Amino acid sequence: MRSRMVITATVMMTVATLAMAVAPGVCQDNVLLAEGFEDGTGNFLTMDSFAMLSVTEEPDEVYGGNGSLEFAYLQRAVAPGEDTGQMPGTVVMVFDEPLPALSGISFAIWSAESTAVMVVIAEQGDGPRYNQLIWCEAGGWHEFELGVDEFTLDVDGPEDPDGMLTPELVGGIGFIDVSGFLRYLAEMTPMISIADPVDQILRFDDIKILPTSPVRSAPSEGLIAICDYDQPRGFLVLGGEDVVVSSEEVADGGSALTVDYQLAPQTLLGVVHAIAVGQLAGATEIRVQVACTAETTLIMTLEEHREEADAPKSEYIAMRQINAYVDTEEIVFTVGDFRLSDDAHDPNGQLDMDLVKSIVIGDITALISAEEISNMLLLDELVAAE
Ligand SMILES: [Ca+2]
Ligand SMILES: [Ca+2]
Ligand SMILES: [Ca+2]
Repeated sequence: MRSRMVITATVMMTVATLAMAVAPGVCQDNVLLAEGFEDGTGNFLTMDSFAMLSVTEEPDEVYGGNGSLEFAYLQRAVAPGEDTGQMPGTVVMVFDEPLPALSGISFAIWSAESTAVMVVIAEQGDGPRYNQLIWCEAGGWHEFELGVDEFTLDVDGPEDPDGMLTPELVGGIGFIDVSGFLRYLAEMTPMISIADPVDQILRFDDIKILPTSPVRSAPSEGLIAICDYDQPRGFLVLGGEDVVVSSEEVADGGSALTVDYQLAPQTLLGVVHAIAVGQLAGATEIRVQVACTAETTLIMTLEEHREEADAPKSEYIAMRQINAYVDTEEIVFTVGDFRLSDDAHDPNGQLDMDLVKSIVIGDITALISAEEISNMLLLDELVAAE
C-alpha cells in the first residue's frame, strides 16, 4: 500500500522533529515510561488538524484512575500524499529522551467504531519503520502487550542498515487508524464495500513502555508461526458489511478468530496479515484451520515484495471450496497450488516464499456467485511449514 508508506513516513519524520523535552516520564523498575492521563494529554500529539485530543474523566469512559485520553476525529479516506495536517486517525506518543532498553509496549485501547490500528515504531529522521497491527472491536476496552521483536519492518519504507530496530534511535510510538487507507482502497475498487465517513473516537490509557517483551509459546519443529489469533493482533479485516470480529475458545487453550459478515454481490472480505520479508524462507506450504457457516470459496493470496518502486504487484492466488457447518478443518496450500493472479507480474515467474510480504485469506463467494452472502468465518493457527 503506497498510501501507507507516504503517511507513516510523514508521521515518523514529524515524531523525530517533535522529540523534544516535555514533561519527565514516570520511571519504575519494570517500566521505562508510563502514561495514565491523570494530568492532561501527556506527550501525545495528533497529525490530524481536524481532530480533538482531550482527557475524558467520565467514569464510564475511563479505563483506570480518573482520566483516559480521548482522540476524536472524522474517519475518512486518506489518499497518498495527502496534506500532513489532514491525516485522519493518527496520534503519536513522543519520547522525551531515547529509551535504549525499549523492548515492549502495553496499553489499553477503546474504539467507538471497530477498526484496525497500526502501531508504528520508527527510527529517527527518515529511518526504517516497524509496524504491528491490532484489531479494536467497538465498544469495549482491549488490553495489549506487544514485543518490539514482533513488529515487522515496513519494506515499502527506508531500509534498515543493521537489519534490526535500534531502540536508541526511536523517538516515539505512533498509532494509526488504518480505516483511512482501507476507505481509500474501497474507493479504488468496487469489490470492497465502503462505509460513509463517520465520527470516530479512540481512547487510550495505562500506556507502559517496557524493558521486556511478552513470552509467547514457540512453534513446533519445522513450523513457522504466522498468526495464532489468540489475541486480536497481526491482522486486519478488509471489506464486508456488518462485520463483527470476535474470538472463540478452542481446545488447545487458545482462541480462534471469528468474523461474522454480510457480502453484497460482487464484493469480498479479506483477513490481511503482514509478513516480515524472509520469514517464510524455506517454507513449502501454508496451513490454516478453517470453518464457516456458509459454503465458501476461500482464497489465499501471497504477495511478493518488489524492490523497484511502482513495480506491478506480484500476487499469487490459491483457492479452496469449504463446506458449511463442518468441524474446523486444516486447509493446506502448497507452493504449487498458487497461481500468479491475472493482473499481476513477477519478473522471475515463480513464487518465492522468502519474498512474501503479506498473506490474505479471503471469502470470494459473493464475487463469483454474484449473490448476497451471510457468513461466519473461523480461522486459527495460520502457520507455514518447511
Ligand atoms: Ca487513566
Ligand atoms: Ca489460536
Ligand atoms: Ca517471484
